Amino acid sequence: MENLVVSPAEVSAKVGDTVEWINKDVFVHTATARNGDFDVTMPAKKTITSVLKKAGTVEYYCRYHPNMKATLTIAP
Ligand SMILES: [Cu+2]
Repeated sequence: MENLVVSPAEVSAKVGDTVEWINKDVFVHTATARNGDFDVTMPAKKTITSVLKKAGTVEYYCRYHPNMKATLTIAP
């Protein structure tokens, strides 16, 4: 996440993969799944990792900047 944009906007992964959420901005961002599968908070200028636990196509957004959105496709 940089300059209030999520990049890349579409990513494929699989269950068990570790995602590195990189926030290059000076604001806090979140990666909040619309279906509730995950909700990661990224402090400013920090990298957070999380492990994908569930398959599916998940749309997510930032709770603080709802225009920031992307899709993560998670294979079983
Ligand atoms: Cu944000």
